[in-house]
Amino acid sequence: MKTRRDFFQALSIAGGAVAASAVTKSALAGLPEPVLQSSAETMGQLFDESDQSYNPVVTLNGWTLPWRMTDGVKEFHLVAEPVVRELAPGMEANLWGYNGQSPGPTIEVVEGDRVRIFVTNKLPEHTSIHWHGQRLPNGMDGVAGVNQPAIEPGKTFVYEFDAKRPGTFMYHPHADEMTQMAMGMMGFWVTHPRKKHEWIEEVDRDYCILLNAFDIVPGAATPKIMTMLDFNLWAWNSRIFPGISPLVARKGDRVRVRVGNLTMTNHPIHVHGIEFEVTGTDGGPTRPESRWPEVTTDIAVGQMRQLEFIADEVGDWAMHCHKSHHTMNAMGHDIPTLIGVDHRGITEKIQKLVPDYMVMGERGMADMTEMTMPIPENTVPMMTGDGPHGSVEMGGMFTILKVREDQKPGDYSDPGWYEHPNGLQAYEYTGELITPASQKKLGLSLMPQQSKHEQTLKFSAIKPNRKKT
Ligand SMILES: [Cu+2]
Repeated sequence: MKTRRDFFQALSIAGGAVAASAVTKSALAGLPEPVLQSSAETMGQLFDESDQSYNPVVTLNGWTLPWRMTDGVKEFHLVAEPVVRELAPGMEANLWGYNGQSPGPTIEVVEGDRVRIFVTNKLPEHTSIHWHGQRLPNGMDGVAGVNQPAIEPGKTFVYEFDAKRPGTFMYHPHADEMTQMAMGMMGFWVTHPRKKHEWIEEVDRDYCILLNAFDIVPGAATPKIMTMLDFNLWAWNSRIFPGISPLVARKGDRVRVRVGNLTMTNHPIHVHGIEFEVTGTDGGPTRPESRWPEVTTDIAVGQMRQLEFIADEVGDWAMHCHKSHHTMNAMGHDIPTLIGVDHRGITEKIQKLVPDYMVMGERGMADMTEMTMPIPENTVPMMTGDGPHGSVEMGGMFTILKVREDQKPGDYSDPGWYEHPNGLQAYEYTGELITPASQKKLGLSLMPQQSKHEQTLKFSAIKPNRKKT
């Protein structure tokens, strides 16, 4: 279990330097010491010892930003800066983010809190922060040029407002957005209700996932910023499978998953094994009579959704974006379809010139897992991940919801793989096989069948610049 103490130890902070009552040199100077994080581990909950009214959130592969209390105001310090983020073991990316990470740390407050955020710009260009979804004074909304001048490199701006409504929010730059969001500048914000809210349930586990995307050429480390739609790395909290932590729950837990989308396309998020309801959107909690059960919900660009369910089925349940290209990594793009193409003889000839040459896709793309071909440095295979029964053949926006009878409350550690009770797992049929009558005829299948008969293919051709013959 991650405690507040573990958290600060994980951050390598001298004891109490950022605790609520701490007074440091920089505090006396007026600016809270920035707290930095370099690990891509899931950092667990950040408890507020003075406020037990809420159960803190957990940001997958992320962390919650500690604050300082100054005259009743919660003070945070965000530092916009270049960072190196491990997207998955074996791949690091040169991104821009906040306080050592992309995405930036989650800001977690309570309805009615007075919040003051210092934003220091250590980027090579100007920036600003927009507090996506918040009710606030117009001058705090962060649109550079409209609500404020941009924050020039080396400058610090101060945003201050009341966290007026409970809900799920995001933050991101509103200055050179195309570049700065393509580089990973974004973060999560959660405002808990001050007291019991009739439309907001108390939950046992509360997860935050920010959907983001990058376009990084295999072998490179810096995203292409001009890409509009054809991204090749689909990430949750700037992590790609198999680098995304599992969501864990104890059987019977009420689980909330807050998802925000700052990619350039929509993502139908699908959870196996349970049905959930969307209990909140960008605009706040939904009315209970407006909810319906789903197993997939589409999250459009700029939207936030809160998925809630009772984790009442034990097991390892896949949870992923249902666009199948979003559950694979960069190597899979720009490859022609070769299913059914006969390469016999070609491979050996090419391998005399290019020893590592492999035919890809002749039988499908499952050969594209890590064991079969060399890949460039700093690249994760297109489809990968070792499960207890073989390769998972996934990438990108994929993780696992692990529900266990004995997962301790507050324990977010990975319980390992689920062991299926006897008789409750799919198994191989070993009886006699029969060939369906329809497959005995020729010509019904796209793929040529193993057959003694030669097939004659008829086609007509149109020659360029000639009339049809
Ligand atoms: Cu998707």
